[in-house]
Amino acid sequence: MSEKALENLKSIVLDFDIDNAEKVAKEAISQKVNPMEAAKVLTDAIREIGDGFEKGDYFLPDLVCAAEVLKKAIPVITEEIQKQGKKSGSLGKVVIGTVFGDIHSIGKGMVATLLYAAGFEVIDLGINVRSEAFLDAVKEHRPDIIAMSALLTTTAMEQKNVIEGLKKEKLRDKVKVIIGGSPINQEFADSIGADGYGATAPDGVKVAKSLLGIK
Ligand code: B12
Repeated sequence: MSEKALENLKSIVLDFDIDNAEKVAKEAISQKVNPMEAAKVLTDAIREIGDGFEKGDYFLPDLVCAAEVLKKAIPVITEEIQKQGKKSGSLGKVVIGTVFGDIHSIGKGMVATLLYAAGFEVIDLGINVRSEAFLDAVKEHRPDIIAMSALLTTTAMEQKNVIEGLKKEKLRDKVKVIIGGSPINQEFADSIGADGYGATAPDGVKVAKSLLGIK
C-alpha cells in the first residue's frame, strides 16, 4: 500500500501533475507513509528533473512546474513531520536562509521544518538573503546557529561572505555556522570555515545537535 503511495508521489513530480499534488500527498499521509520517506521520494524525483535539465532533456518551465508540485506536496508532508515532532523550541535557536542571489527555497524549507520538529526555535529569513541581513539577525536574535542554503555554484561563496562578515563584526565565536545545498560538500564547508555541513535535512539536524553538544 505505502509502496504504491510512494510511487504516486514520484509520479506527480515526473508528470508535473500540479493539480493532483496536494491530493496525492494527503493520500500518502492517510496511508501512514513515513513522512521522511515521502520527502526523500519527492526530493529524489525533483533532482531527476534537475539532472535532465542539465543534460538538455528538460527546460526551465519544467523545473518551475516540478517545483510547483513540490510546493503543493511538501507542506502536507512537513505538517505531518511537525505533528510527529517535539515542537518544544528548547534545543536552541537557529537563523536560517537561502543566500543572496539564490531563490531555491524547497531544501531550505525542509531543513527549517526538521529543525523545528526536532525542538529548535527557527527564524526563517527566507530566500535571496543578503549577508547583512544574516548579520543583523545574529545581532537581533542571538541565535546558537546560522544555517545557510545555496543551490548554485555561483552563490555558494555567499556563505563565505557571511562567515567573513561575522568575523569582521566580532560575532564569529558567538554563533555556529552550518551550510548545505546540492553543490556543497564537507571539503567546501571546511575551506570557508563553516562549523558543519549537512547533505540532507536530517543530517542538518544531526550536525546542529552535535555542535551544541545535544545527544
Ligand atoms: C526546483 C529547482 C529550481 C526552481 C526553484 C523553486 C524553489 N522555490 O525553490 C526554479 C525553477 C525557480 C529554479 C531556478 C534556477 N535554477 Co534550479 N533547480 C531546481 C532543482 C531541480 C531542484 C532543487 C530542489 O528544490 N531540490 C529539492 C530539495 C529538497 O533539495 P535541496 O534543495 O538540494 O535540499 C536538500 C539538501 O541539499 C540539503 N540542504 C539544502 N540546504 C541546506 C542547508 C543546510 C544548512 C543543510 C544542513 C542542508 C541543506 O537538505 C535538503 C533536503 O534534504 C535543482 C536540481 C538539483 N539537483 O538540486 C536545480 C538546480 C539547483 N538549478 C539550477 C539552475 C542553473 C537554476 C537557474 C540558474 C536556471 C536559470 N537558467 O534560470 C535558476 C536560478 C535562480 C536563482 N537565482 O536562484 C542548477 C544549478 C547548477 C549549479 N551547480 O549552479 C541545478 C542543480 C539544476 C541543474 N542540474 O542544472 N531552480
